[in-house]
Amino acid sequence: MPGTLTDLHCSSLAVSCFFNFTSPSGVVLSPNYPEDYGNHLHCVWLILARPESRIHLAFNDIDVEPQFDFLVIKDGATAEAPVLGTFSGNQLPSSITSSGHVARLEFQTDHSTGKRGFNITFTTFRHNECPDPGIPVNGKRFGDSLQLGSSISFLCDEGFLGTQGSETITCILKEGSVVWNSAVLRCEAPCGGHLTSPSGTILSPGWPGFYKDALSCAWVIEAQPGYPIKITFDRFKTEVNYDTLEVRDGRTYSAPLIGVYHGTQVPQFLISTSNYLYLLFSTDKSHSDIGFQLRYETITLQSDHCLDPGIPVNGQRHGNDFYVGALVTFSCDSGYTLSDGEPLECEPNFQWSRALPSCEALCGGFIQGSSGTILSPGFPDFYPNNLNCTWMIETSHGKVLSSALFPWHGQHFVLLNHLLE
Ligand SMILES: [Ca+2]
Ligand SMILES: [Ca+2]
Repeated sequence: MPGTLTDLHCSSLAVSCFFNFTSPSGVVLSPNYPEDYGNHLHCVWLILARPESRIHLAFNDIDVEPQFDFLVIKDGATAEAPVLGTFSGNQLPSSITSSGHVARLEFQTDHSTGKRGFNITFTTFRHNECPDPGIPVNGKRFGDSLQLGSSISFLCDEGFLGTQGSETITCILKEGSVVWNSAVLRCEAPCGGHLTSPSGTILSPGWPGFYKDALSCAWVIEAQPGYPIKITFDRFKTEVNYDTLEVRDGRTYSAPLIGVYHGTQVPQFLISTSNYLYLLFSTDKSHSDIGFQLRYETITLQSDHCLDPGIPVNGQRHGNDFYVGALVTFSCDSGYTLSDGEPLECEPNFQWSRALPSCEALCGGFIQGSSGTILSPGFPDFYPNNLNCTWMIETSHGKVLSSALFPWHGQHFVLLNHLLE
């Protein structure tokens, strides 16, 4: 890529920078991208395509201090050329196309606060063609011709929905210019939904990036009556205690709770007893993570026994007989508490009477016995900030009240023991 940034650090005030691009495609990056671009910048990039060509600019990333730093894209070589767009903030704009063979990018920053900047891919194309629309992130593309009159189709990958743009775009002549008749499909993992296909994928919104704060996303998976649903956790990582996925054995929030999952502690799979599963993903106002990728499928019951009910993470199952009337029970590793102590019974319809319970490291509790283990909440994940947990421990010698304060995310904690009378 032409241009260097060697002059940037030596000037005290208004830093000028000027770059020319003459290649048919390339990437325009803000100074130091993705590091802080700095203050007092006035940068100009000129993209000079062949005279019979036009220029297409696609934003890969933008993070510019809102209201104070600006990127302006102009439809020509000079500062007086018509403005195609002015950009500030971090909302990814749709792509931009020049009407002629020169585009001008101007980037101006004020005296304080730098951000990551921008990353823009440009391509050039002939006048009787539409610009290359690319391949949507999290999607596929069908068709290669960019000629006037041709169409290109898009399809989102499994688990993603088209939220903007069209599934098919056609290269048309509109008001004298050759343009796509619609925007390229944007594929995003939706926040909730009603899923009725026999199998599919559920992704946390923002996947494969981090999920957002303050989410409340509900999914209902519906199978044919009489068919239970199995969900398999392929990936799962959320902020311990604060960003939770609740799974309920039914179609609404009032259905029986199967488990509340957070951190990384999820079972390999879960099976509903009804033909519905209700999932609720809630996040608080800070700290996010990668989220989850779940697969769901309608399962066919066996005609002589129940299906393997699974094993809770950090726990064990007692009983390997899955025939009608069989009971299986569960226990947890030391320090974990079982969410539901009732046994599962294989019923005459070859379904278990209840869903698989979970084993959780709770914030506080009542423990009996001469020895035992106390785990910090969410163990083995980092525990969250500002917890104050109290465990009552009863031994044959008396009671001990044990309080643990967790002052720092994932760091040491304080155990305070008080011998009670
Ligand atoms: Ca600034
Ligand atoms: Ca959070």
